Amino acid sequence: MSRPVLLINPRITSKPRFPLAVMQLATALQPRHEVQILDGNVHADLAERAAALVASQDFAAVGLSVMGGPQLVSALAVSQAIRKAAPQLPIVWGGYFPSICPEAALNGSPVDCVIRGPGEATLPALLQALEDGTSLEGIDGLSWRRDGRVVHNPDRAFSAEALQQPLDYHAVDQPQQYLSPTYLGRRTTGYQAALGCRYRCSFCGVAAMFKGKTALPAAERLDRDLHYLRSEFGADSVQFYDHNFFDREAAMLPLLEVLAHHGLPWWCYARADALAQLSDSGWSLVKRSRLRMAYIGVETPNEQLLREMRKGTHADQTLAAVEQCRRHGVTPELSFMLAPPQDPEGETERCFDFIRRIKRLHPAAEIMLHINTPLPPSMLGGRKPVSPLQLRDTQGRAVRFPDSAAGWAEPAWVAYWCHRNAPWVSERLLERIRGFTTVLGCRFPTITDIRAPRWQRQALSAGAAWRYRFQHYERPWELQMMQRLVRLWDPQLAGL
Ligand code: B12
Ligand code: SF4
Repeated sequence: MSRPVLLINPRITSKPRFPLAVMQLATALQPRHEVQILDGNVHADLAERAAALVASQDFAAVGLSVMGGPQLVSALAVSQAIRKAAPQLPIVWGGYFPSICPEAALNGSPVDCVIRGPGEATLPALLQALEDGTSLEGIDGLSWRRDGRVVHNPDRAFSAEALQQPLDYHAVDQPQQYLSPTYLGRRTTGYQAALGCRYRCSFCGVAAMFKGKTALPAAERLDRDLHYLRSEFGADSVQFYDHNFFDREAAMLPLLEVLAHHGLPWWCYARADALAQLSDSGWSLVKRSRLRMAYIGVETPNEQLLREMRKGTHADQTLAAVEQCRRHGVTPELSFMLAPPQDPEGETERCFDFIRRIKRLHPAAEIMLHINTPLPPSMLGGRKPVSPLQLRDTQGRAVRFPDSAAGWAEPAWVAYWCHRNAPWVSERLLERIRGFTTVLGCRFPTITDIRAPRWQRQALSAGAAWRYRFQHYERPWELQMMQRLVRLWDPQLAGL
């Protein structure tokens, strides 16, 4: 057995769910290394805990999982505390932020190496090289510093190996704490069935992580895992973390049969084209399986923009999917990207009109509003920038993305990563979007909030009715006051 490894999921939310990234890595490491996991969503004093742990034990390395946004801020603070407590201990980052911005992740930060893409094969290879004292050059998927300069090794080829390993749910402390009440059930679990996504939408971090590759699990694996989650932890509902649950219909049918057999209410990410094209027998299976909600990236009704993003879906498919969902008792959760740099004001209004059209078709459809924030051009040598646009701010100046992790942890760039603001969005437009969000959210309160009593939702909805009807979104101060009393859960920030 080699020295132990510490894996950390930095804080992102106060509602913990299974930190699958570090759990999956623990499974990959466990034959050789004992693994300890620290979860910042459970421990508010993560930096102090991590520092105390690394000062008292001899770890081979510490690995942190880092999404852009609030988790990056937390990851930086923890990494700094670890570096101070154990200056020689190698610090490794993996996850979406370092995969998309490897150069920035290493620039001026206390991070020694970053692993791009899935880490199940790269992390053990790195630990082996560190233990043997051999060169890091041959390790695909690794970015590191040689003589102070950042070196990016070639990408690692996609592998479906992770689907062969059963996940060790007891790698985390008190696994029961990760199942919580949601509107799906009393003990909802997070679960990922398939790996990757076969599409390459140009704005999407998933495309940067998997580069258009996907692998579906065997139906037996899904069946075995659902049995286990039910019997071991009392799971009564599932939130599927799959990037895109509905792949090709023929491949999906055995998985849907398994879900229909278990009959647990479930939630997933899906695409409008897949749902619109699903056969009648497919839909009746979906209904039997108790799919409750499907998160669909609509992005925009503008066909030209959809083409530019390589989305591969069309506005009429969105409408068809919404209609199918309505007929089969599924709530579509539709995500829009407002204010694209091409025409922030005009495109935002076009999205508002389309949303009103959808609400007429299926009033219970949930709407998620994001600002369109293209991925930063990849800083890897030789790769084409993800966005061909020359982005400009409201003053016409060229937008410069941060070149360090500390820069990306600035509030304005955290907001950018979370799709809450962008340099080309004027204060006036942001106000209009906030106004629309408030009026829409009050007129149609989210069904994912399980705490607010029905009368409170009805009061909100009645209060917003005239504004919604007359499209009067400006300064909805009376609704904002009501919202202070009725604080609805925000699935956009905190998940279900
Ligand atoms: C659950 C979840 C959350 C949870 C928190 C999860 C947690 N860590 O505690 C919540 C709901 C809080 C959340 C929030 C956000 N999320 Co989120 N989330 C997910 C979700 C659905 C599942 C994550 C997961 O468990 N995946 C399964 C594991 C096994 O995969 P993985 O995390 O990618 O890990 C692998 C690799 O990345 C790598 N790796 C990861 N960590 C490490 C660490 C080391 C050391 C190494 C070597 C490798 C490594 O190896 C792992 C194994 O292969 C994903 C979608 C998805 N399927 O991944 C989105 C996703 C990660 N989220 C995303 C985003 C953008 C966010 C937000 C920042 C913004 C938003 N509006 O959604 C917010 C932040 C909101 C806020 N608080 O302000 C994006 C990331 C893409 C991007 N451009 O960055 C995703 C991909 C969704 C999407 N399709 O857009 N999220
Ligand atoms: S289909 Fe969804 S997950 Fe896949 S690349 Fe496009 S936006 Fe990303």
